[in-house]
Amino acid sequence: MNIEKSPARTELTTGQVTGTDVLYSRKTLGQLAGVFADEAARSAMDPDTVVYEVLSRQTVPEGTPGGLFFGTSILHPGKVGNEYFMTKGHFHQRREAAEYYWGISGTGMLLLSDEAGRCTAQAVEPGSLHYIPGFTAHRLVNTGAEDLVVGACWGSDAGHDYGALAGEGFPVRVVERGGRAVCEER
Ligand code: PAN
Ligand code: ZN
Repeated sequence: MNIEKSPARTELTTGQVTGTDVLYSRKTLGQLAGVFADEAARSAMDPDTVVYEVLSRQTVPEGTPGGLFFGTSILHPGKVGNEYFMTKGHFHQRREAAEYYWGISGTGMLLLSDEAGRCTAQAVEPGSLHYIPGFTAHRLVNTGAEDLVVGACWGSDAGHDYGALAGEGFPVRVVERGGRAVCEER
């Protein structure tokens, strides 16, 4: 039997994903209206500023039961007002679907919020491993001066529900106060 070369790669130090079935997406400040607390500060910034990029390997169609997706999120450093750059954040559409995140490089926080709005924050750093249980919204925040690079693995039928957070959003925000990152509750 032939031993095949693996059809894709992930670089362990950079999180780069290459090979077959790799998708790329990005979010700019212009696409993140209503996500940051200081909307005036956001709209005064260049709307083309890239806040984060996601590389993912999706070998089965979205929605396929039982499959897995693999991805790397690259969250650039920056702030809107005093609030650090962060992902939109979401619940999974299939609420019970869990996910793994792990830190590759940079430093930041993973915010987790259950359906009752009870929130916890975990420090993200190279090698940190984060189990995101079902029924839990998740958001990454880059509190450092370099890119925050985070790996992820989630179910191909998990789906993303951004709408549930669109109103009040996460119950905590991560802001800079006196040169350090603090979590402030609403
Ligand atoms: C991640 C996220 C990624 C971007 O792959 O989708 O970090 O964040 P938003 O989706 O909140 O914009 C994941 O959690 N997938 O399920
Ligand atoms: Zn997710």
